[in-house]
Amino acid sequence: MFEKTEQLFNRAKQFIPGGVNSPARAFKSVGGTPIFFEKAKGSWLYDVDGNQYIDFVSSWGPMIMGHAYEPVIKAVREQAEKSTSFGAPTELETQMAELVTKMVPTIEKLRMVNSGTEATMSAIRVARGYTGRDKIIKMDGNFHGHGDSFLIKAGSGAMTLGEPNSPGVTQGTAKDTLTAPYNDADAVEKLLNENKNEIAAIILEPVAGNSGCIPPNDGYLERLRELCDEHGTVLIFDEVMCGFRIAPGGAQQVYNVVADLVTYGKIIGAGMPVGAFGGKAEIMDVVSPVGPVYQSGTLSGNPVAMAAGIALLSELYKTPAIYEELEHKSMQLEDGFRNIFDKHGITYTINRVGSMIGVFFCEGPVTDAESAQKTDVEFFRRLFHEMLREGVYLPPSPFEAIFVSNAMDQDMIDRTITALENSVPRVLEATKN
Ligand code: KE4
Repeated sequence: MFEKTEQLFNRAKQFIPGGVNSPARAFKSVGGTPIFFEKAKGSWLYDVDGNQYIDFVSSWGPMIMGHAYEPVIKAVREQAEKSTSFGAPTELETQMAELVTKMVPTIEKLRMVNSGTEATMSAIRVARGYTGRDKIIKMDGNFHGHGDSFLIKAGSGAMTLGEPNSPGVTQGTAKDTLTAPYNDADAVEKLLNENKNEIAAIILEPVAGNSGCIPPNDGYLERLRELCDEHGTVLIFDEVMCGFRIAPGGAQQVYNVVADLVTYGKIIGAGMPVGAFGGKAEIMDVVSPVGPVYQSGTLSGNPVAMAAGIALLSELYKTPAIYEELEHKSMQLEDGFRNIFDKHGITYTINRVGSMIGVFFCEGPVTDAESAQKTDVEFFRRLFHEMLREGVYLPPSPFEAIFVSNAMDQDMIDRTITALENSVPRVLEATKN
């Protein structure tokens, strides 16, 4: 079933740490060999051994319209013919910026970078440059990429691997990152009062997707907005994952709270390496070459990546019904999961925001990293592999969000629910022995 994957993994490990270019792919928390894929179309994945899966990872978010989405492929092909990079301005970058400001009206100016990590790293540097302050507040279990300032109580792979505080991050850096539990505005207020006029920014995932999926409690985002206004602190929404996924305008649109800066990744590049940060012109104009805060990138605004991102965002912008379709499909899956877990007496909690789903095998509510970590990781591990056997590819960690793509059709939804119905009894049987 996985002969070629095993061979490729053994070969990869000779040259690449752990055989992977990102730990989230390593299958560390579920065990076994990370699957090597050959191709994908829509929501179908095909591995190097010819096995076929329904994809609920979506490349960790970008593939909201499925893999090899025709408008994206066409745009990439046409642009690549004209060269893959100039290191000079192109109209495409302006088209991307104009499109994002139409989809997210609170964005007055933005800068393209090459990853979500670059976007968040740049955003806090801008906030520090704008305020003249050094400290930031992040939330436990939120993941903002691998920038030094964020590898403090980080989620995603860092949580999965049980290394939320990474070696290599100096004390000098770590001291300027304060943390609070997600959904706890009182804890944030306490930090702001204890560090008066020292906090440059609060950065958070407005919908947390790196401790599983955890929505903001009612009033939480509003309270952070008020606290930032009160303390002259920059509010940064890290929408690398939820941006363009839960609505065209992302979390700002869904929760009607305006951030000062927003970071993007994943969907904005349609699977090509793209990140972006943007927001109020008054803040963004501290960025070089207008202002003194330096930020740069050889491939930032890369024309092929811009063509891909513009093609995808344009489809999302001109067809808002896509989000209704995604909501319907995601609700069907959630209901199907609930029916099966209830039928088998499983203890579980499901959080869902649009097409981002978090499944936890523990009592709810799951509102922060601490409650998320109560999930039965062993049950998840077994279920992951049983679902794989059934041809369903879930995120290989209990601390990642499940993503539904709009390429998913009724047959795939039905197959997924049947796969779960087949898998749960086998997991229960195995855990009994
Ligand atoms: P990248 O540098 O991986 O493009 O983006 C970092 C990042 C920033 N902010 C949020 C909210 C994110 O979710 C991410 C990256 N997400 C993980 C998946 N949970 C990427 C997968 C990986 O690390 O391989």
